Amino acid sequence: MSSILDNRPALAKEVADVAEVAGYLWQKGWAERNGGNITVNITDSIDDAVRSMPAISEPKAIGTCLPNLKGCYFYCKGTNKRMRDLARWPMENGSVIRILDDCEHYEIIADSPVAPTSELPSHLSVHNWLIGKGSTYKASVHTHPIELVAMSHNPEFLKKDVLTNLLWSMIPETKAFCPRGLGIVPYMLPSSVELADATIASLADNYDVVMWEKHGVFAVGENVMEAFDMIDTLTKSALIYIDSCAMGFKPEGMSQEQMREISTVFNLPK
Ligand code: 2HA
Ligand code: ZN
Repeated sequence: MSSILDNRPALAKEVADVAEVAGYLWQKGWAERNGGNITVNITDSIDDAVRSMPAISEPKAIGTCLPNLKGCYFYCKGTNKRMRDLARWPMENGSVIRILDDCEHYEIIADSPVAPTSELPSHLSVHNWLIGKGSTYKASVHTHPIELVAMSHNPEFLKKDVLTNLLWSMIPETKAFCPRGLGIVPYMLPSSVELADATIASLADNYDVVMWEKHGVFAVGENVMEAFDMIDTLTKSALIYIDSCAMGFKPEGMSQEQMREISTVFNLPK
């Protein structure tokens, strides 16, 4: 069977990167069953032949109007599809969609009519917001990292930047590679418009990764690898904290002075 990826190396690389990350999410135990979703704005890799490809689905309502997405293309994980399957067969467990000119509907164009993720409204709202603020970020990743979700069950950790500072202080890399920290979004119904709006509000508060309380995290980045790396780095810190507690002591953490030094040397935003 022919694929939209045939003879399109840039597009094939984008999708291969999503598949690689999907495999990591499964291996890490962050993607039980159909848990998590990934969307990537692939508009820059789209040529005229793709632009004239016919739809293979009816136009479907996004549920909201997203004016900055007019004519954009996305690779989206499929709803009810498993990350572990997507890792091996990305075009059977995800699809390419086109946003229609009314900015309220999309259609699937390739390879087969796999319906996109249940979190599509929140993912697309975030992409619309990113474009609106002139961001070059193209990827968003939602997953269920065990240790970070566990930490979100402690109300103390949900106060603004308590977890950011604790995770930054476990190992210098965390502040260097996740320099905006971890935003917190209180528990809300999965897939809801309220959750999408609260996620954007937290990203707008200058975070690249936000915690959905008692559910998971949502990360944005230049590409899918970068979004994954930030979640992975924060999780590494969470594991160091938890291992210390398991050994019977609260980890001391790097000092505020040591963390300021990291910011100066790495020229970090916070
Ligand atoms: O797609 O993780 O939050 C499955 C989910 C929804
Ligand atoms: Zn989820």
